[in-house]
Amino acid sequence: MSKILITCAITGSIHTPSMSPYLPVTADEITEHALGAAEAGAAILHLHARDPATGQPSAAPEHFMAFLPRIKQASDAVLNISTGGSAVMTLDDRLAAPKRAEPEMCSLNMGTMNFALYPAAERITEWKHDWEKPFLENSDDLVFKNTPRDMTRILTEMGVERGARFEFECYDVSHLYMLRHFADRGLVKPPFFIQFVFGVLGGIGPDPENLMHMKLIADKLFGDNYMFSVLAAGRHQTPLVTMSAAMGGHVRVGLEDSLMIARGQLAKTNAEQVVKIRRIVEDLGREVVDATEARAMLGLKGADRTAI
Ligand code: KMH
Ligand code: ZN
Repeated sequence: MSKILITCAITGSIHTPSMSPYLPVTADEITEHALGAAEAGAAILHLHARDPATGQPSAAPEHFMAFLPRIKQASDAVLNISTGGSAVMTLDDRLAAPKRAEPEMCSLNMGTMNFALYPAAERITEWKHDWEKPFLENSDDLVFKNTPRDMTRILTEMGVERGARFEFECYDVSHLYMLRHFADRGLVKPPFFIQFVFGVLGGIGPDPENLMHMKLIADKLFGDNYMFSVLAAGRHQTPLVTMSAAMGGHVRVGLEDSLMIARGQLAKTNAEQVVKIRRIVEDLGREVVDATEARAMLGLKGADRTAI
């Protein structure tokens, strides 16, 4: 109960440059934000790449490799590469960088779903780049495809063949049952690190009752063989993540999930969010673990066994 993992998700593929001038997009910015977050107490860095010229989410291995070795050289933090990428990317695209980097950890999205970003478009009056408006608006007819075949492929190519372990991203109760299915098939081994995701339009809503229920069902399905962490979108980040810490869960913050540091105030760095949640969880009596302890808790292969 006492030890707590802080994950920081640095940039993601949801927010666009017009939403915040502080969203990191270049390799320099992603490196600087990631190192700041690690310094502030994030044991795990969840990473996506962007095209440095436009800020558009990118699956290109060269965009990832422009920052991954720099972060690894300067920090001991666990590097966790997204296999979700962006819902507009093919699975081949989404897997290209993780297969190249062979990281200790990857995300794995546990179901096909709607991933609706279009309400955010209404709040933007000035667009920095041409791609942003259609990217957000067209999400009203976009499927984030994660079929059992896709998940099997990620588990096999990243887990079985490259020794990565997973951040299982569960956006609904049904996704927990999908994870149980893969555990029953022997494709994944405990301890499972399950990220409960709240507040994505298309996934479960950011209600405290939903967190209670997700934990109840996860307890039933996985017993002592799992750890849960919470991320929540936008203004729901701090309340839901704090609730997780109070319930014995772990926490994820970062500009991927929320651009804010307080009501009406943009976060200038990822580190600010880590500092804030660290203060809260320590006040709750939790002990923030470093990357070495995180590796032991999660059963990771070690930074020296990656291709970064
Ligand atoms: N931004 C989160 C809601 C992934 O990278 O695989 C989802 C996410 C997906 O982190
Ligand atoms: Zn992500």
